[in-house]
Amino acid sequence: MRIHRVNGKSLRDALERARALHGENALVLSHETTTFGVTVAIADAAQKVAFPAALEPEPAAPRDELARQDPGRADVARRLARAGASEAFVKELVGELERRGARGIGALDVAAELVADRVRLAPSPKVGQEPCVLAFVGPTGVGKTTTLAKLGSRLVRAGRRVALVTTDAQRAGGIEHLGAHAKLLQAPFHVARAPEELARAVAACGTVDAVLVDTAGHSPRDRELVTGLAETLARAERRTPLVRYLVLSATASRAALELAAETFQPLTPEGLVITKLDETREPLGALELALARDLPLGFLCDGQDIARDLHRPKREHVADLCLRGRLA
Ligand SMILES: Nc1nc2c(ncn2[C@@H]2O[C@H](COP(=O)(O)OP(=O)(O)OP(=O)(O)O)[C@@H](O)[C@H]2O)c(=O)[nH]1
Ligand SMILES: [Mg+2]
Repeated sequence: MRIHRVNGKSLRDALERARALHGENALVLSHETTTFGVTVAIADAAQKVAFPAALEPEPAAPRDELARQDPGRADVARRLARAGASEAFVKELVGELERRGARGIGALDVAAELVADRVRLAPSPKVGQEPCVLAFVGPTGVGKTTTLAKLGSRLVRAGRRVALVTTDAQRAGGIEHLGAHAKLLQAPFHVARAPEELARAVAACGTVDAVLVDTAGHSPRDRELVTGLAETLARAERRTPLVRYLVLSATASRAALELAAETFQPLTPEGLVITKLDETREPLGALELALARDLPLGFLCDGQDIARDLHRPKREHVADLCLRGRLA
């Protein structure tokens, strides 16, 4: 009979290691606590490594199992979960890594490629090619006006002429909010107070490189208001094409994101804007929504700074959000 000594951080750890190293049939002779943990003495014999009842190990969690198979893939799974991925998303992506034989330190790079390949990126707005009219719609307080102001600021800094239009005329402060941004940008500003006025307000902007249209935020539970907004935009669209961006906050719950996407679907958004990425470490809820609904990403926003915190999404951004939980 050969005797082996196996160390562990705790008795459970030492027993698990003993079982892994010497099989189920090894015999535990003794254990002692040392300054480094616990040491068990094991003999090769036809007897199972006996766990005291209280220490009987729980079945290995899927991620522990994964770690045993390959630490690189386990690291990817951990990162995705930390960034708020659903179990199904983690499972699918890790399965794909396995199928491709990606392991060890290489698994992270392959995962970055895979997630970047999955999310569609919206084409750049055709600024300067008349008519370029971009409308921002979405739930209340998600950052529609701020995103529009950021885009306006970027275009003006690039030497483009922009005009701003708002349909947010009923709510106190709606007009003033966008009006203040128009003033800062020294851009023409028009208000559409009624559905039939939007086309006229856009036409009144004259020859500019882009007209940016702000809309009032609506509760995703108020389908009537959203239908009204859809009609307003459709009416204007009879005279001039509109590109619609659905703006959603990365801080919203999956249920809230899903409800908003569902309610705003009649507006047929061409792109998704994800805001407030700086306020969460779990952006995958919003990204998975983009995937599930095949909504291309239009813009990403990660802060309140008008001159800085707007990004045209790139593949690397998607990889960073999925595997680091933030834009780099
Ligand atoms: N941290 C952070 N705050 C943001 C971001 N985008 C917008 N905000 C803030 O969110 C708040 C609401 O922004 P608004 O632009 O007024 O949102 P809105 O969708 O136009 O709101 P309503 O018109 O009331 O529906 C403001 O305090 C913005 O500064 C972002 O990317 N990150
Ligand atoms: Mg607003």
